[in-house]
Parts: sequence; structure tokens; C-alpha cells
Amino acid sequence: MRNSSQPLAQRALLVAVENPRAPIDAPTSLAELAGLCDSAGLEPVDQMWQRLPHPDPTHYVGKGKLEEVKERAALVTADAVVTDDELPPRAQKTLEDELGRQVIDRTTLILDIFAQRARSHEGRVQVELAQYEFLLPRLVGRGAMLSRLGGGIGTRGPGETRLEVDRRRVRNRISALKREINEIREHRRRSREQRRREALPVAGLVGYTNVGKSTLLTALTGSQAPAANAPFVTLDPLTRVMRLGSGQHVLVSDTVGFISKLPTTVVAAFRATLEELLEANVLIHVVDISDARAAERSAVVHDILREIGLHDVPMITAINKVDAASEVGAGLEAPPHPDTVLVSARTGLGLETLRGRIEEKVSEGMPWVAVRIPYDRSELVELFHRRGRATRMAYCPDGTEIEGWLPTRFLERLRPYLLARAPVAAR
Ligand SMILES: Nc1nc2c(ncn2[C@@H]2O[C@H](COP(=O)(O)OP(=O)(O)OP(=O)(O)O)[C@@H](O)[C@H]2O)c(=O)[nH]1
Ligand SMILES: [Mg+2]
Repeated sequence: MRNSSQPLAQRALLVAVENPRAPIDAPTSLAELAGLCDSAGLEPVDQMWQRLPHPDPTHYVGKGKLEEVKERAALVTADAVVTDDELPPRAQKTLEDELGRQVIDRTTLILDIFAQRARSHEGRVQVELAQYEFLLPRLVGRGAMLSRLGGGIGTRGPGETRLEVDRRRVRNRISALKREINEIREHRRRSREQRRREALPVAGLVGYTNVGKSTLLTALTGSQAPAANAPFVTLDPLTRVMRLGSGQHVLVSDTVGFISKLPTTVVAAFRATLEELLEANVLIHVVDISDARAAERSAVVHDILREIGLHDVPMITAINKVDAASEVGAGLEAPPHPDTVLVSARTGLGLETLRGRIEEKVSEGMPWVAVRIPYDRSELVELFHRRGRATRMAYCPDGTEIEGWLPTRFLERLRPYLLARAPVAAR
């Protein structure tokens, strides 16, 4: 696809449509759009918005407002107008003609940032698919846009005949990418099965972009995950082992962050990645409490989780960045819900409590057992510690006695050594 290290245009006028029922108001959404512009290499110089029940299908804003946009763009010498919503295929061309300057929509910006950030083969394939899926309907009547794939956005290509060739090329590429993604899915499915056999519980980090998921992964597992104050730093899922106080191991996975109006092409392309989370024993929904719009953004996350079918997975809410939320933090000393934990991935505050909650959640579904394991089967003792949650242990003349929680799938192996009643003498 387009070489994304190339800058888009320079100065950008941001335009939004405020739907009175949308959870996030126009100024907030525009501030977020400005952040996306920064990340994509555009300089946001001014912004305007209009209240409408929904964006106008041909010119995004109303006819009268469009004139204002045109005047303002000239006044602030904007090279480009950036819309806060995805534009329908034909609207971009119409708008560019009307405004006499480049028009970039929110989805293009997000896809551009994704393309810059994708590192792994899988990430690149997913982003490329999303870009082509987005591009295909937009090739119609736009002149050959494929020429832009090697140059900057808006570079006009030759004419119609070329267009047909381009469309065929895009369709072929989409098919090839989809095949590749299916292979990736299959591979992921196999490793999930492998993991299920090993029965390591999985905790999946989810949340809005830039809330501190990767920083929390680093804090919980001690292994570095790249983090930065910018949207969509993480695209590739990363899984690391966390050791709990009881000695039990839990896999913690980090994944792509969400954003309001996340393009459907992105959700579809990242489905393979997000499906990983279906296997999680618990989701850790990370919320940035230093963000004044934390509640609205957390609602966006819940909507997306529902859309991908993840709303049934047990969830812990980790209210992060409490160190940076002086005013809000004061009222939050007592978390409103037992499954809500206040943390700071940066200072380490609350991490022990969070580990405890994760431990509790993953123990759910593990029956309590008491066993006496002969000394020549010490591998079973180790298994109990690694996969289960031992609460007491004692060395007796004829073996090691352990009691605690053990995933059902291991019961069979330990059945010969099950004790009828609690065996461990009080220590
Ligand atoms: N003050 C403060 N900053 C934090 C905390 N946790 C993370 N941050 C900062 O928040 C920014 C985003 O952190 P990341 O860990 O990259 O966030 P993320 O959720 O992984 O973001 P994406 O992968 O981009 O979606 C970074 O600048 C972090 O240093 C915290 O507890 N307190
Ligand atoms: Mg991250």
C-alpha cells in the first residue's frame, strides 16, 4: 500500500458533525481527531462543527455550512480538510471539487496510522486488507487511485481504462490477503488449542487507545511492551507470562486499542487478532481516569466488545493512571464495584490488588480439591502449583499433601491421589 512514512498534506482544517445522541461531543471528538492528525503527520490548524442528526451523504455538512468551511479553509490557508467521520465513497470526490482542496476522512487517517505502526507480518496483512477494502468502492469514478499507493494521498492517476485494471488488481489483492488471514486464523486457532491443553489461564487487556494497556502489561509481567503517548502504538497482540503470588502462571495478552467510530474495515480485518480474546478467562478493561471523557470512552469500548461478541467474558475494570488524576482520584478511593480496581501502571499502585482479582477470577471454574501425592510423582505437585492454585501444602511421611483449586481438566490425573477430606494439618 501507500508508503505511510510520507507526510499527508500539511495544514489541516478539521470539520465535525455533532449528532446530539452520540456519546462523545464534537469538541471532544475533534480533540481526538487532532491527535490522530498529529500521529499521521498533519498539522491541525483550525476546527469547526455543525449539529446534524447525521452527516450529509453528499457534502458531509449542510450546503450553507460547506460555504463557511470553504471560506475558513482559505482564511487559514489549509491544504486539507479532515472530516471527523468516514465519508461515503462518492462524497470525498464531491467535497474535493467543492472545496478545491484535499479532503481526508477519519477512517483514512486511522488506516494511515495503522499502516505506519504495523510491524509484524500479521499486522501488515490485516492493515493492508483494511486499506484495500476501504479503497475498492472508492475507486469508482475517482480516476485511478492506485497511483496514490506509491505517492501521497490525492495524487491523481490516469483515466478510466486504468481504473478497471486497478479495480481488478485490488480485488485480486483482497482475495490474496483474505487467504493469508485465513491461514493466520488457522494458525492462531491451533496455538489456542495448544494453550488450552496446557490450561494456562489467559487474561486479556482491552480498552480505548492510549489508556496504558501496554504499560500495564509491562508492570504486571516484567517484560517490556512498547508504550508511548500516541494512539495505536500497539497493533500486534503480545502475550506474556505473569506469576501470581501463589506461584500460578497466567498469560496476559495486550492487543490493539479501540477508538470511537472505529472503522468497520478495521474491526473486520482485526477479527483474527480480537478472536484471541474469546479464549480469555478474564478481560481486564483498562480505563484512563486522567481523561475527562473516561466514562464515554469506556462506553465505546463496551459497544465494540459487544460487536465482537466479547461481552460475556468475565471482566475486571482497571482504572489506570490514578497517579495523574488528582481531582478525580480523590473521589475514587473506594472503587464502586468489587470488580473495579484502582491502579497506576506507572507507579505500581494497586497492582497487587489487581493481581489478586485476576487470581480470583481465573480460579472461578476450578473445583477445590485435596490430594496426597507420593514423592515419586513430584511432577504432579509441580503441575498443581503451575496450573492450579494451592492454598495449603504439607510434607507427610507418604507424600506431599496439597489443597486448593485445580482446573477440572487436571482432575483425572490427580484422581488416584484425591483425599476425601481436608488432609493438611494446621500449621
Ligand atoms: N501518569 C500515568 N501515565 C501512564 C500510566 N500508564 C500509562 N501511562 C502513559 O500513557 C501513555 C499510553 O500508554 P500505553 O501503555 O502505550 O497505552 P496503550 O493503551 O497500550 O495504547 P495503544 O497501544 O496506543 O492503544 C504512555 O505515555 C504511558 O507512559 C499511569 O499509570 N500513569
Ligand atoms: Mg499499547
